[in-house]
Order: sequence, then structure tokens, then C-alpha cells
Amino acid sequence: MDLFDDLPMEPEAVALAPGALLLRAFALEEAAALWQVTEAVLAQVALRHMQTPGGHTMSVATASCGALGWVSDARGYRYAAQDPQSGQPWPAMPERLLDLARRAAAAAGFENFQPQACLINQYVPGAKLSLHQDRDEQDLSSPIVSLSLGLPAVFLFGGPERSQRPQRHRLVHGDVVVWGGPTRLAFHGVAPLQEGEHALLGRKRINLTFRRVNPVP
Ligand code: MD3
Ligand code: FE
Repeated sequence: MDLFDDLPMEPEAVALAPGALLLRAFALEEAAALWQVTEAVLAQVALRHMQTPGGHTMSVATASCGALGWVSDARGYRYAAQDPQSGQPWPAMPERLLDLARRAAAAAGFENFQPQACLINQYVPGAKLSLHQDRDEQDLSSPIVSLSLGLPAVFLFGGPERSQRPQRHRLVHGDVVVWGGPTRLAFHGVAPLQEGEHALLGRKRINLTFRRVNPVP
């Protein structure tokens, strides 16, 4: 139980590392509206537990919106224009989400961020994301913008080497992080989600990541 969860939070920017900026409470005032449009997306596309190339089933459930979506199966990780489960294009990225991602990127010094994919990760208590790098995008000059909604999580933030012991950072409802520059290829993950009940989302955490996949022409 967090005794301070109901107090209004001042937006605050914390540099986690060169190129990684935690914008605490950046989206807090509009979080309910952002969750509403996310739920509308999730009415159009199924969350699913992807298979990793190594044959494991992810504990995190995933879906995408935008021109491209992230897919993992026995063949590997990649971005695809269609949902392999439905054969249909992914739902459009809601303007409201795109606008949030663009404002956050700009606040971190990345003007004119043009994400092609929004990956939606759903965590229920116990779900985790093992340490990994995000290297399926060809455009490494654009940042990744992440928005946390619902239950808090402990984000693990390592270095360029998997062996480096990660820093731990608590991410809560309404927090936004912009990952760019030197940290774009850092190892990172999420510790197993703790049990809890969020006033708006219930017993889960949703993380949205906005990604540019192909270089901007
Ligand atoms: C740091 N998601 O989907 S978001 C992922 O909370 C992923 O669901 C986590 O890692 C989540 O790939 C973390 C924050 C994040 C996203 C991408 C990064 C941090 C990053 C790329 C490089 C370094
Ligand atoms: Fe990642």
C-alpha cells in the first residue's frame, strides 16, 4: 500500500542515464482519457501471449496499434503490417496517444517524433519481462517513448551488457519515459508485477511503447 498514491503529483523530469528521461506524472491529468482510447483499441485487437523464438510463452500479453505491430514467434521477432492472428491491419494509432508520444519526445529534446508502432503490454500480478534489448527497429536515432498505466512496476534498467547489474526504478500510473541516444540499446526489463488493485485499471498494468521502426524518409 502506498500512502501517497492519492496525493497530486507535480510533474518532474529525472535523468536516469544520458538519453533516458523519466517524466514523472507527465500524463497523469489525461491518464483516464488515454486509458479510454486504449480500451477502445483493445476492443479491436486481441491481447495475446506471444511465443519467443526460444520456445517460451511470454507472461506479458501483447497487442499493437499503428501502421506496424510487433510480432514474435518461432521464426523470430519482427514488425509486421498485419496482425498474424487475424490477417488484418492493426487498429489505427489514436490521435490522442500519438499526440502524447510526440509531446513527451519533444519534452526530452526529440522534435518531430513520428512513431509507426504502439506496442501495448499487459501485466497481471506475477507477469514480468526478462532483461532484453529492443533492436528490431532499423531507426535507432528515434527514441522509444513509454507510458505506464495502472498498477506500479519495478523497471530494471541495465547497461549495454546483459551482465551489468540493473538499476531499479518504480514506474507508476501516468509516468512517461523517453529512451533515446546512448540508452536506446540498453538492456532492460520489468520485475514480476506485485499484487494490487488500481482504481482505474483494476488488477493490471498496461505499458504503451511508441516506436519508429523505419528511418524517417
Ligand atoms: C530502455 N517494455 O516492450 S517500457 C518492451 O514496461 C519493454 O512493458 C517495458 O521493454 C514495459 O520492449 C519497458 C520502457 C522501455 C522501452 C524500451 C526501451 C525502456 C527501454 C528501449 C531501450 C532502453
Ligand atoms: Fe523493451
